[in-house]
Amino acid sequence: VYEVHEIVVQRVGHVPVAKGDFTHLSKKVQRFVAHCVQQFKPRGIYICDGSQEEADEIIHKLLERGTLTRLTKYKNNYLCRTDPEDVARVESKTFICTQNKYDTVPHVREGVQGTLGRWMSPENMKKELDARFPSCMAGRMMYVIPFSMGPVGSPLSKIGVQVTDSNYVLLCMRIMTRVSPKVWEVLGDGDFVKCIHSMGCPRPVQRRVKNHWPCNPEKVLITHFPEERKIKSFGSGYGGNSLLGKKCFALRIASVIARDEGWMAEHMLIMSITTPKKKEYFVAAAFPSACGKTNLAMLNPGVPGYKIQCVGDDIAWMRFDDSGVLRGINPEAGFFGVAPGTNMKTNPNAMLTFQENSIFTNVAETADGGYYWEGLEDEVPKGIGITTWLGQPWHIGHGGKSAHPNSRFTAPASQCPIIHPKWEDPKGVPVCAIIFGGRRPTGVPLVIEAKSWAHGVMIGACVKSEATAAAEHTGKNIMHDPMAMRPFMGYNFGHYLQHWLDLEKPGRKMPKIFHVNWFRVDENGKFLWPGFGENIRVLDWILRRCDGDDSIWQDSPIGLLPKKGTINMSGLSDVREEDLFSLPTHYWLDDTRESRRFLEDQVGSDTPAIITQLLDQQEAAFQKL
Ligand code: GTP
Ligand code: SPV
Ligand code: MN
Repeated sequence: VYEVHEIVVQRVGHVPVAKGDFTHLSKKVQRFVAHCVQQFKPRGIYICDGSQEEADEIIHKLLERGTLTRLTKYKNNYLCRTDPEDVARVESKTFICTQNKYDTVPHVREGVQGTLGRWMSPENMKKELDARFPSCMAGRMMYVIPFSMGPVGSPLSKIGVQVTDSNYVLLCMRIMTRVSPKVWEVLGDGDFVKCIHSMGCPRPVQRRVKNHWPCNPEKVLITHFPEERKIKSFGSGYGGNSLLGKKCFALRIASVIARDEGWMAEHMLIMSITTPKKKEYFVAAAFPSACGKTNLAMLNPGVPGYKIQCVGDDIAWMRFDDSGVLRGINPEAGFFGVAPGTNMKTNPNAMLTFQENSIFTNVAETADGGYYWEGLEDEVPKGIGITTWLGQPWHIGHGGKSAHPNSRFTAPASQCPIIHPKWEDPKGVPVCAIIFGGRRPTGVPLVIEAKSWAHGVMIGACVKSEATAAAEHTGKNIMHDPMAMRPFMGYNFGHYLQHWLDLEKPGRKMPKIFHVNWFRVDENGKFLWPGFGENIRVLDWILRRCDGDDSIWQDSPIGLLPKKGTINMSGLSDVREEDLFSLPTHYWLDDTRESRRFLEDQVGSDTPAIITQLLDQQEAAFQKL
């Protein structure tokens, strides 16, 4: 006797639901998914639940296909080598679309190419999208990922739903955001940020697929519709282009929401420092990509007696509470960190975070199944065979680089040995200082304190840094990266500066603002400051200033500088304090004029008047010297 079990298959249109229950989704989500199915023509729909079984199933598939390699030296760690053309954010293909151009970009000087955001009209963008998205998922599974930025259910959190045809993206989203069926409950019938991602490589494939990483570098497009709270990303699987909860949502879309609702979405780490006197402080710091946020957030103090705990390493959402205190949360759930340079000396806490359940993208591999990159020379067995990120045999001492300079680890924040017990506190943590910084090889001292909130905003507006591998820029040129937000601004940068200025209100305890530079070099190009764990010495000075210690600063045209001898240098050999703090007049006259010129060119009439006035005052002060 044969029993026939009837298998009920849900369908959306004629496309089967491979996992999950479509009827349990809210009407708004159903409409969104149905629209995506109709347009992208996937072979199936997979509604994700964030469970371990789901991860196991996806990892199994990716191992079979060869997209992932198991790093056998650890538990549940994997290596992914992408198509070598898909290794970084693509700023030139990243757009924001609003009805009014000047909601997105400032009034730049005539004839000048704007660098603070790229705008396209929704009508023109529609043409671009229509040339890409129809049937873009043919022959592929469409994953539907419910995720929360911030703890699920917290009043400060926001919900997104991402569809993607990449299971690598699904795996990373599960680490970087909170993916769970609880998100559907919290969402109810509410609105969510619509996140659409496709590798842009439907079957049958048109282009030779490299490394089992189907993508479409010629047609990459990452586009945002802040008015509709929608993101569409095509052609790339690389972090900032494809993990849409991260830069696209938590910075570009969220900065627009924050402007409207009176809060801040910033490219900042949040960390806690407990001093030898057992007093705890929280600070936030904004450095451009690949300029040291992850390292500072997990700092291993070079001076005994301090305890550091990490709240977040890349993005901060902050708002003033009813008692006027600025409180911040980390909207992410994981770290997507730069691998090269990370080792047990520079960042042991990151190393300990990614010993399991992590994904390594475009790093090299040792013959004993471990990860490898520049900086691990002393931490692998001598003479061990290495395979580069491009799959070539290699050994230490061989020319060239083993790992891509923008290779990254993706690891759960909960595994960080110094994650702060309050890192998921829905109320957030109280922030007493905001620190800007960048890679400045010449002229810029180790630390500067702003003279006022507005002066701090001016300092933030003038942040510059040497280009890094985080995006497509090449060479060592110094680029403006105001507020470390240039690639991530969701709206007109002049309006953004005004929003910052407007945050200062009676009754609010405004954080003090600082600027740091770990990257000043001597005449031989050698760093003047040891950096990493020794940065605690600078933090200590900053915290004494937050406590109002008036005996440790001296005035200068660019802000308050430490009085000689007030930064603890004990135990450091050959730190040339004079060189670390010198303010070459010619350098600063040029720099001040160049910054003003940048704002005139790039922000034009949208520049708040106070910012230009403060720059004029700075120039006048140097002229008097
Ligand atoms: P994104 O993830 O791109 O936003 O980068 P990030 O700001 O988190 O930068 P990260 O901490 O990953 O550091 C990037 C690179 O700078 C790494 O190669 C580090 O080794 C190096 N670095 C970080 N801190 C210091 C420092 O204090 N001194 C020096 N010399 N290098 C540093
Ligand atoms: C950055 O570039 O600032 C990053 C990596 O944190 S990405 O997610 O690619 O933006
Ligand atoms: Mn970043």
